[in-house]
Amino acid sequence: MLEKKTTEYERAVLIGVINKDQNEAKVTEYLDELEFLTFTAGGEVTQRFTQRMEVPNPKTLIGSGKMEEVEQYVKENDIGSVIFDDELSPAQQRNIEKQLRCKIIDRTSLILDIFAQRAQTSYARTQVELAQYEYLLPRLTGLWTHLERQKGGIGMRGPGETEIETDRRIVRDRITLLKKKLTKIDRQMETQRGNRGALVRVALVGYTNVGKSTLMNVVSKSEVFAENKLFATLDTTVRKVVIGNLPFLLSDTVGFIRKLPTQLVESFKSTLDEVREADLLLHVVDISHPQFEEHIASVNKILDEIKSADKKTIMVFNKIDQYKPETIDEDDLVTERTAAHFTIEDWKKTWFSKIGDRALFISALNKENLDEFRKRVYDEVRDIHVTRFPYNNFLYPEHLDFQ
Ligand SMILES: Nc1nc2c(ncn2[C@@H]2O[C@H](COP(=O)(O)OP(=O)(O)OP(=O)(O)O)[C@@H](O)[C@H]2O)c(=O)[nH]1
Ligand SMILES: [Mg+2]
Repeated sequence: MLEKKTTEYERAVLIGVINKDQNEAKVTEYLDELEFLTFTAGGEVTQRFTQRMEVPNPKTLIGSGKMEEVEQYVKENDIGSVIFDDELSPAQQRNIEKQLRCKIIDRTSLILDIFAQRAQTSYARTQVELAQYEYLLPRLTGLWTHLERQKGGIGMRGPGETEIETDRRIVRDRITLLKKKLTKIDRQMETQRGNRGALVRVALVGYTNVGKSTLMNVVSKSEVFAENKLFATLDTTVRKVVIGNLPFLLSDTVGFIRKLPTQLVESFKSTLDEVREADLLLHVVDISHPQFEEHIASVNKILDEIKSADKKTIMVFNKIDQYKPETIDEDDLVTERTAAHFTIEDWKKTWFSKIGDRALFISALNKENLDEFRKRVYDEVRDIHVTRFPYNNFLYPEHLDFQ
């Protein structure tokens, strides 16, 4: 998966904690994702450390013995960043930094970093900057203690405190300014959305890297940036699409991820409005990913947070070309058959019985089953159209050529 290894990549180690909420297998999955995030941010993971512990160490999250092990490794292997899957408190971050003497990053700050790197437009940059300052503000206290120790405490407390207060004020002022700027842009965007007229609005949603932009491109013949890294898309693209003479708007937006930092959900309000105001959601899923069911749950959680969980939704299971079930030997009577052994046909049965024809199985890359996709979307959009304009005389074609 992480094929590229060049010297420009910063060397990093990952740290995960095994406890009653997350067993070893889960932590491995989480660290796989964290490694992909690290790769997206420009890092190369050279080692993973995990520790089994029921109660996290309040000082350094992991235990002191494990910390020494990591310290040794960091020293000997020219490590630039130590990345934790779990969120660190400001104090933990400070303590760990002091001991390891390299950059200490948690999942939230890693995601924020990728967003910052990826933001193309001034609008996306403003949203990310706001989220970063919101993340930084409670952590400024930590910097102060750090400063105090460096400067030797006595006599420095006054100026130190002033310094941190000044820093805080600067950050708060910046937050206020960014919020104002965003409110202004939000209003402009709202007007823009209002000007789009009464067309039915369809939004692509889903976990990051599932193929939303690829699908957008094949359906609308546009060229939205798609690549095999996380968060390729940050801005929303809206395209007018016509299927069987019926025009509607299709939007492609930022992908979701497990534990998407709340600061980001809040500051990406306007980007997510596109989802909130959509008439129909196309929830795209990468069925070839071993954790796709968890991805669905994470996406549904975020949809719930932005009050869009009850929207009309079609589940679009993508990447069927890449799906490979685990196989069991006929003679193997021990291995239990699990969801990992399901064929695409099994998955179809499961989902059709759950949500009927609101489930679709496609490959956006190989253009498999796209006719069926177009037909389903057409039917849904037409239904919405008919309800909205009961008296219009639009002629819905009986027989469609979806090519
Ligand atoms: N094998 C296979 N790969 C696909 C398919 N659809 C998309 N991909 C690949 O999956 C990767 C991610 O695709 P994108 O379209 O960028 O995914 P996205 O959901 O827009 O991702 P973000 O914008 O990062 O949230 C790219 O490398 C695509 O080429 C598919 O049907 N089959
Ligand atoms: Mg995309």
